[in-house]
Amino acid sequence: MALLILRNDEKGNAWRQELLKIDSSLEVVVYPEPHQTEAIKMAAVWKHPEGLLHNYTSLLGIQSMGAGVDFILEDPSVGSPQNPSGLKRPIMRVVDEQLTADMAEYVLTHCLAALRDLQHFEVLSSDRRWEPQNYRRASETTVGILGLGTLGMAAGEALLKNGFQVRGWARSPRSAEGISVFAGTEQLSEFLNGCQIVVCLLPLTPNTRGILNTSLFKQMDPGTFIINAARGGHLTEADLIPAIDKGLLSGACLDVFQEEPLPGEHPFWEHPKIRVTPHVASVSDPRTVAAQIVTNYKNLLKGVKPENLVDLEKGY
Ligand code: NDP
Ligand code: OXD
Repeated sequence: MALLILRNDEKGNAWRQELLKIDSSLEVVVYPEPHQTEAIKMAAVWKHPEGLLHNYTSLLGIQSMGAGVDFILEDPSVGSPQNPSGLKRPIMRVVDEQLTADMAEYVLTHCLAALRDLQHFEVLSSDRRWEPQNYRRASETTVGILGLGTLGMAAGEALLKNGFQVRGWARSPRSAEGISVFAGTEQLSEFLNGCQIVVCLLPLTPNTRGILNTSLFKQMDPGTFIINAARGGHLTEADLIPAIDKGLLSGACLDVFQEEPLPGEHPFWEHPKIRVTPHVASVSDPRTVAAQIVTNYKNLLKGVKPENLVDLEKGY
């Protein structure tokens, strides 16, 4: 009986160490170490190679090692309503206080940077140009958050504490103290109208793929700044530079891309109004996340419902 770690990077051993600190009796295999596929009861995965999981027919569940599960549901070997022939198993995701706090900090940092036009001053200062300009205050700025879930709510609360006006957009209506909430596609235009900054913290699903596109930019107030810290698939990349160059948008801060690492020749690197960060908005830390993975593994073995289960119908 073993737990398999299946990742696209070199962090597998560090994760194993943290899992073993929680329970040293666990058998943890880091792919591609030799192992019996039928012994694997749970796979903890991060951007794993597609098509492998259906070899693991004894799996009781699949644990994402991050908050997002899009890469799991896109794997043809994993079953979902869109892919009924794949291996259908419970899928769990990470919900972690540190991950949430880190994302809130990233969003706040880049909203403040956008207010103070830091990117513009960095460009000017590299040319030694002293060109003061007016600035906007947080209290005069409305930030709209697409996706008012775990991360979106925390980002909204951090922005509120720092004096911003905050709106959120979700699938279902709700009330949130200090935040105006809009729900569903029918309220999307109303949500966008009056925002100076729009932050994407949606999960990537068939309904949200490509949502940051020319048609959405046209519904925003001219000169809106966008921050995408969710997934590269949310942005229709070809639409961004024309929207900035035409003044529909004042700029963008992007943490995630269709192709990661962002290829060296990609035009986003060079654009003076686009800030690129390398998928670092918020990174799962094994020291805080390992415990929930061990709990989920043990729950699956006992036949108990695991934590942070993904709704396969909704895709997040
Ligand atoms: P949650 O599932 O907690 O929240 C998702 C939110 O999006 C919910 O409010 C949900 O609405 C809303 N939503 C989903 N689909 C739609 C839709 N079609 N229309 C309107 N609203 C919709 O996710 P998290 O907050 O934990 O994470 C969000 C994403 O952030 C992850 O999926 C991941 O891709 C990304 N991420 C990026 C990181 C980075 O470093 N760049 C780090 C961590 C996560 P409702 O509440 O009504 O269900
Ligand atoms: C996540 C991420 O989904 O790091 O957790 O992107």
